[in-house]
Amino acid sequence: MTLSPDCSILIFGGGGTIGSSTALHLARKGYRNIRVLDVYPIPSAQSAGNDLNKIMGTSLRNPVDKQLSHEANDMWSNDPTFSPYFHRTGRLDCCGSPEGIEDLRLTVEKLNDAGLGHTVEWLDNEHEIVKRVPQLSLSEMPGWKGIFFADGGWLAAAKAIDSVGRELGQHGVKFSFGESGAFERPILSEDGSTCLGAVARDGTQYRADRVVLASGAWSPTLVDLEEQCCSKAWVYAHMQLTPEEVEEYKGCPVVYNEDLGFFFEPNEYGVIKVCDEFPGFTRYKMHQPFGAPSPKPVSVPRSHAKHPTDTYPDASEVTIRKAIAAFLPRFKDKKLFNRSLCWCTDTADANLLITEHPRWKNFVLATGDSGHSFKLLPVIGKHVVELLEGTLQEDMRQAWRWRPDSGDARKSTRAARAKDLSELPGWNHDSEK
Ligand code: FSA
Repeated sequence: MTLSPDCSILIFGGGGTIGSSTALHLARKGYRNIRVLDVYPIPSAQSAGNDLNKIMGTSLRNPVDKQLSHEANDMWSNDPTFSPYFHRTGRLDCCGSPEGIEDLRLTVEKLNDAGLGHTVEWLDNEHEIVKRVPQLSLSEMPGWKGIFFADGGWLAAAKAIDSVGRELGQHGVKFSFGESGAFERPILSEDGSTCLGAVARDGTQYRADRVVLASGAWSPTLVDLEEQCCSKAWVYAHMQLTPEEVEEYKGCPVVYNEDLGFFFEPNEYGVIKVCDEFPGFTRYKMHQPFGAPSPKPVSVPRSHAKHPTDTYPDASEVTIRKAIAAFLPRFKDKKLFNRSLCWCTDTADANLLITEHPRWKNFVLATGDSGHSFKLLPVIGKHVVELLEGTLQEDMRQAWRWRPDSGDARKSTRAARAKDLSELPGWNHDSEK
């Protein structure tokens, strides 16, 4: 059946990045029977996008990423639902290790090949870096090199999803939050070949023409994705600046170092977020997602929204402190708070998984963010809608196809396989498993 504006469409994970964007593009195209479902209201408190800030930048990894970056950049700049949330502070990528410097050079090469070389500035030593970003400290960056992206910056992530939620309300989109918005299983036709709707955790049955599962890191726990997605946690902590310190750091570019991590300028309350960089943490359990014949090891996220006293592993305190010592040495003794895990889901090749389920017609997956998708908030839903309408361009269809044999999602394209939280003490602050 082709899609018409009256078709009913359920979007699970609709309070997060890919789900809310899908609802937005459907609503903007005139679809009138859309229901957004999530465990928490928009912006869902357990979405990776429910965050102070995310990095804004261009990905040139392949033609699809390049096109998406270009489209997203246009909407972050010009669409009133998004533009207030793009903070163009610029972004500095910098590094001191030989491998990191090599990666910076490759980035410049790619930019040159794409005709974008003129948009960045190569910084050949720590003096040039500090001239660009005076908040950094010369003595902590011996031999570092950098690239300055004047067009980059950061996105006020939760606020941007909230803005999408407000627009969805104006379009008359229906919402189900809480247990009645939590995905339990699809309703399948008698022969099991077609999805006719979904059942929520509280037993509510929703009949629908299409079901979209955009549940981010929770997706592989809900339906069997045959190891295509491996959910992993990354970590962050906050620190509080005084008003005088805020004055000095206001407008500071996002500073990213692939060995150490990154930080953002203070928000309106003087809070700086700091992250380390590492291959993520899994949380393997025996678990049986819908469609799997029996329980199997699945990395199951643990929601910070549901477990607000959880922090992060002791090992993360060491690496976050290390990032602070390099980027913000004067704050190395500042108290940290809001230490948290933030869950994303990696595919083996770091491409999204946006495709109809091969066994259940009309059941569509929109997941596999691979830790780099928040910047696509304004635009990714447009392409999910194209998939629903059967007009998705061929290179996207190929990149985002169902591909269980495409490699090891636990390793993905990262420096190493993710460690498991079971080996890492310090993060779990209550007894509930
Ligand atoms: O520009 C970017 O896509 C940064 S993504 C930020 C991050 O924390 C990664 O550093 C991490 O490795 C993971 O992908 C989650 O997102």
